[in-house]
Amino acid sequence: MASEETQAPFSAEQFFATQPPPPTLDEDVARVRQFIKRHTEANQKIVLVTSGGTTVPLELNVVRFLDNFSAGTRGATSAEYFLKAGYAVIFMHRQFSLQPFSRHYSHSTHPFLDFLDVDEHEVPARIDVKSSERPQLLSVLSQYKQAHEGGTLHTLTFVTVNDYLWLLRALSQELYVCGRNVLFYLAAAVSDFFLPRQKMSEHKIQSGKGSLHIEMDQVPKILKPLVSEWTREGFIVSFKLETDHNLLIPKARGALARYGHQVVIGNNLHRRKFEVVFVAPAAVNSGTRPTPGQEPSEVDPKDFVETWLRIDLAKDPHKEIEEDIVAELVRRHQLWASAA
Ligand code: 9Z3
Repeated sequence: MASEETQAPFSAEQFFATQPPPPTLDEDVARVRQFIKRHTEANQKIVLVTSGGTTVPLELNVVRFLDNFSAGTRGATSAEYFLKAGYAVIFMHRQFSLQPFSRHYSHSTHPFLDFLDVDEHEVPARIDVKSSERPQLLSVLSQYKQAHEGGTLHTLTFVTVNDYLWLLRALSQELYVCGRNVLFYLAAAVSDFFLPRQKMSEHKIQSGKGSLHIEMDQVPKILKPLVSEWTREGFIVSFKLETDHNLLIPKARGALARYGHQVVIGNNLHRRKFEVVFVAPAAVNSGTRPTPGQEPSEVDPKDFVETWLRIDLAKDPHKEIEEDIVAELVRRHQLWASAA
């Protein structure tokens, strides 16, 4: 597997100069441009939500790939709360991962065939929604219709880490015109390693040679150009996923010091449904971004503020932590937008 010490990471420029864009990029961008135009003219705040995990294909004719863990729950759920808060939402998600509204009827947790009743005494047979399912369906359906009829939700998909990086760059460049009215909510689980196209085998890797050794390159640290070039005024929230609890805060502080954005939300894989930590540089409260470029070894804990957010699922099993995450971000984004 990848040897981190021997391989210099690709810079973002090298990445985009050598890796091909997804074939639908131009059409995707043209549609997003219309959406952004409509909502900026209406002076509406926009959020870009990224959601789901990226893949790293191992072959050009893909049979095998590496995947990053994410069902898309965080992103899809948050998108609904952003819509409720009055945002126009660009939902950029991994194909087939959970989506706002339809997530309530996921085939694995709540398959739609299970909430229908059939009356076979009638001809033709009558299909009804079970009465126990009606209140939730009515509520989800009315929010879904409101988003679709109001044109406040725009959805687009990625599969590979390459698609993700190209799309994120293109969308953030389009969102430049929004100034401080845009929030980036980067909840997608993005691979740290990838196989450049030039190193990929064309056909399915054969098993005849025994064990498989693949050397991967490091994915460029995309937050750097995102923060310092593509969107200078946007409010940027990234997520940090760890399984070692002790790394959560140091890693989040390190990312903020290095890239100079506004918030890192740290979450532990096993506690993510009921506990997250907001880590922010103290300076953001004054409406300015901190100077980026510090290495984690230079980080002074006093320069950061941590706020834990917890919910009690034993008391309220239907509560979704995304409701509180989004409420807090809407508040912080408002401060940021009005500090301009
Ligand atoms: C997250 O940490 C998300 O909260 C989860 C959500 C992926 C845990 P689910 O979709 O899970 O609800 O099942 N996303 C960011 C993960 C990530 O790749 N972060 C990078 C890192 O930790 C930085 S961008 O290094």
